[in-house]
Amino acid sequence: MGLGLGIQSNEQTKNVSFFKSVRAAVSADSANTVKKAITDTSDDLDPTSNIKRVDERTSESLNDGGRDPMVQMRADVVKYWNQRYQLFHRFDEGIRLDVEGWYSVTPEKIARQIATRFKGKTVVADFFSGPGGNCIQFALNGSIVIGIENSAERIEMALNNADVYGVRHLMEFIHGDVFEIVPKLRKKACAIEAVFMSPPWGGPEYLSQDVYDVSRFKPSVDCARIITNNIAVLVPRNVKYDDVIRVFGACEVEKNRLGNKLKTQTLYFGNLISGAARQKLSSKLDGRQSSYI
Ligand code: MGP
Repeated sequence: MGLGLGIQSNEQTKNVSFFKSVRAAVSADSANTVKKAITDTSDDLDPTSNIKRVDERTSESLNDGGRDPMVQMRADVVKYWNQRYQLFHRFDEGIRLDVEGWYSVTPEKIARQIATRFKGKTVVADFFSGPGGNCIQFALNGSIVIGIENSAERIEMALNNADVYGVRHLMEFIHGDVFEIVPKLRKKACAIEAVFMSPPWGGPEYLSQDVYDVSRFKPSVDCARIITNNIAVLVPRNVKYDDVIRVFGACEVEKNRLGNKLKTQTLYFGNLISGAARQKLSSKLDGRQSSYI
């Protein structure tokens, strides 16, 4: 069961006591709603189980034309299934996703790029951590990760997926609503040095608007600021730079591309801002930065 299994090394033992302190930092009155959602998923590591999950939730299903008899899924998920190795290069080793996970997980190279900004941060929180794509990269980058996620199912998936990448022991998940939990995490007890978030964008329909309203993410960013000013936010590619500056003030905007395709953008605040962008910001030049993957 989760952290209770196979904990042997000193490092892992230290992690367990750290995670205990995280849970202790969440006030007792929320014990019923904020529960540790570590679940043994070892009997569910069939590489096709994620596909079956999608199928189970499907009302309008689409046969994939015989490419794989196991695969029946919604038309809107097929696009992401075709990108599965961009999402997780170890997809075939047992990665699990639900419908929301399919369309919202950060592609692996982008998640890895973002994680490099967190280098040296011992403890990182991932708000709306979903099926764990970003958590995995933070852990591979050397951080301990606290995920906050309101779906127990997706926490199970994240643990399973972290197992695939061999970093499950570096993670703890708190099951519940970010806006209820974060104020209860005492800054000192948790020692969270930076926060990442990929908040809900309203699903794939986000592209139906020419310009996405970035102010929608302000409550989440304000919530993260209870803990730290070192924050990164994954936002849609149709968010406009001028709106970002108007809503959030000075920050760095990184364009995340896969090949030539702009996929997402990441806003960086606090000491996650790169040296080059910081110089531009402090000399009152345009703080716009791009980085290409
Ligand atoms: P996309 O724009 O839906 O796909 O998502 P794609 O393949 O670029 O679309 P195309 O039609 O232009 O070919 C691109 C990436 O944005 C996804 O891989 C996710 O990382 C992220 N993303 C997409 N959606 C719909 C969401 C969302 O609702 N929430 C979050 N947090 N991320 C999302």
